Amino acid sequence: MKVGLIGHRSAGKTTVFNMLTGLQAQVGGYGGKEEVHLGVIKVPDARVDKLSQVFKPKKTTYAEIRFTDFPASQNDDDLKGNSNLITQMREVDAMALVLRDFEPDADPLRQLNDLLTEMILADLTVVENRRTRLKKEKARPQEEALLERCATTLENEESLRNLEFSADDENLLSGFGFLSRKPVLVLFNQADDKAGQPLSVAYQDELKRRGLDGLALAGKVEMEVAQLDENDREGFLKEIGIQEPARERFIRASYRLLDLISFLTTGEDEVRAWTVTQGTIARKAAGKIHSDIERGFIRAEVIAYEDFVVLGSEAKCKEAGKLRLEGKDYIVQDGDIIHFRFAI
Ligand SMILES: Nc1nc2c(ncn2[C@@H]2O[C@H](COP(=O)(O)OP(=O)(O)OP(=O)(O)O)[C@@H](O)[C@H]2O)c(=O)[nH]1
Ligand SMILES: [Mg+2]
Repeated sequence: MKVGLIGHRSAGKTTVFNMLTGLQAQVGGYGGKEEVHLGVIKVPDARVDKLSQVFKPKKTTYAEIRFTDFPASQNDDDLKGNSNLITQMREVDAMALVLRDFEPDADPLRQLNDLLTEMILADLTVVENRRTRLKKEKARPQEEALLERCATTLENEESLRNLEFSADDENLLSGFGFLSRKPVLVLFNQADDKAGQPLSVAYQDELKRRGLDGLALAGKVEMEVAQLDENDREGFLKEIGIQEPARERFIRASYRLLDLISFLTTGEDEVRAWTVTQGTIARKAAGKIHSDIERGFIRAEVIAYEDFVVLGSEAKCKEAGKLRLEGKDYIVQDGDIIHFRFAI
């Protein structure tokens, strides 16, 4: 999964990036260097830990989230001014909007409105360009009608996220990478003395009104926590009154937001978590591992993680009738331990 960190200049994007990844990218501005930071984190998963203890594999692989820390665009608060950045933003699965909220007069809700509006305008430009081209071709009435509907919404300064689309329309839209359709997690980057506090009611109300999900975090101190030695972390968190690091809350919120679940594969070589969206069928899930397994899919042998933990081994699960044989259309569940059978 790819997540982009987006926000105004000095909102704390790089600080949050460091907090999430434990890396030490330079905060306090690029000094003219408009570069993108990339980082990867492993998604902590107690199930993977447990299975790894049981199977003692050569390799243990957690699910991953890839972060891109975008620079603020050249024209300061204006996304439209930087088409290269927008092209990269179209490639992320979800966006974390970082709002500066560590000063009394920061006005994060205005920043939120600005960012959403900028994305709407960027999408409107794409829609209008495409419509102009289609008008000349006069060959794709369905796409024309669809884009007209999108244009109307965008012109009203509303995000495409708020619209429902048929499966056909989804197909037509998928290539555009519209920013205002991407799932958004709003991060209120607050001052150190607010560490550990929940989102204020006013912010919650505003997010609800917009149909968005959000978190409050104290980016700067949480960044310092993330950069600490693992052994020192827990004590420090207690000291400043943080029950759960924002990183963990962020990961959970992202999974919820994107409707993600993990299935697991086990063996002597590797124990691994794989991330798919809720509702993914077994054959598609197999394709996550390798396209050959998807193509040559025969069946999936499935044990629920909970059963495995209780019974302790695959053999015991089989004996107890807890190993299920599932076909290609089986809908994969969170925590399924799967062996795919395939032929090529
Ligand atoms: N007090 C406080 N300061 C913060 C916090 N987050 C960021 N800062 C400070 O704000 C400044 C900008 O932080 P960055 O993380 O570099 O912000 P950015 O959004 O990456 O900035 P650009 O990449 O230049 O757009 C730095 O001096 C940070 O130390 C915070 O939560 N609390
Ligand atoms: Mg930065």
